[in-house]
Amino acid sequence: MNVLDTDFAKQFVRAAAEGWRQGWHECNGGNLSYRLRPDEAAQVAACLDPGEWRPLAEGVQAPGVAGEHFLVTAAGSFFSNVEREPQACAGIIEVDRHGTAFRPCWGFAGEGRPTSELPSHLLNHEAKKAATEGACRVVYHAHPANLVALTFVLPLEGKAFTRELWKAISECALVFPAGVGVLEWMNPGSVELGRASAELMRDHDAVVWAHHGIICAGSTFDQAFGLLHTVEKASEILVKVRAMQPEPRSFITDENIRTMSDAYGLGIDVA
Ligand code: 2HA
Ligand code: ZN
Repeated sequence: MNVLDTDFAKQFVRAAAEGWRQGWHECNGGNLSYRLRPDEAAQVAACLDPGEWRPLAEGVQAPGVAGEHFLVTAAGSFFSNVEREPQACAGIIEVDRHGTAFRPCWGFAGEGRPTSELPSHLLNHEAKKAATEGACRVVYHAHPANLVALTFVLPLEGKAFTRELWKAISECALVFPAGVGVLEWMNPGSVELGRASAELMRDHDAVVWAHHGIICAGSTFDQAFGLLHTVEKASEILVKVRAMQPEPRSFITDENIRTMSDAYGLGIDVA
C-alpha cells in the first residue's frame, strides 16, 4: 500500500497541518514522529527502499526502539508545507537492531534527512514505550507562543509550573493529571536535551522546554495534539489574566483540584 494512503500517514499530515494553522510552527520550527505498528510497517513494506545506515548521534543508544520504523518530519522542513509535499517534508526511518543507527526508507525527497531533534524523539519514544507497555506512539514538539511566554515568568520547576496550569482551567487537571515536566533552556537538537526530556517523560506526557517550546507524547495523534492544545490554551488564559491583573481575584484552588481528583479518580496528590 502507498505510504500516503495509509491511515497513520494521513493522520500525521493532518496533525502537522493543524499545528501549522494553530500558529505553533514558524519557519521550520517543531517536529513530529510516529512509531509504526508492525502491521503498518508490513502494510508499506513494498514501498520502502532502505538507504545506508547512519549513527543516531554521538553516543546515543535507544535499544528500547531497536528494529522499529518511524515516520518523522524532515530536518529544516516547514510544517506549512507538510500537507502539500509530505514526501519531501517527512520520511520513514528504520532503527537498527542495536538501537544505535538508523536508515532512511521512504520520503525525505531531495537529499532530506530526519529532524534535528531525532535524539529527543527516539529517546522519548523509548521512555514512553517502556512506561506505557507499548501504547505510546506519537511524539510532537512545537513552539506555542503563550506557553513559551510563561517560561519567562513562572518558576522553571515542574510542580510549580503544573500548579499554575491546573489553576487556570479545569480541563488541565483532567487532561494531564500527571502534570508537566519543565527543563531550563538547553541547546536545541542536543543529545542532552533529548536525555533530560526522556527522563521526565517517564512520569509525564509533556515536557516544557524553557524559552523554546514543548514536547508531548500520546498513544494517538489526537492525544498528543490535544494535550499540547490544552497546555497552550491554559497558557493563553494565564498570559491574559496576568496582563490584566497580577493578583487575580479567584482561581482554581488546591481544594477544587482535590474535588476533581476524587470525582474523576485522577490520583492527584495536591499536598
Ligand atoms: O527547528 O524546533 O527544536 C526545529 C526545532 C528545533
Ligand atoms: Zn524546537
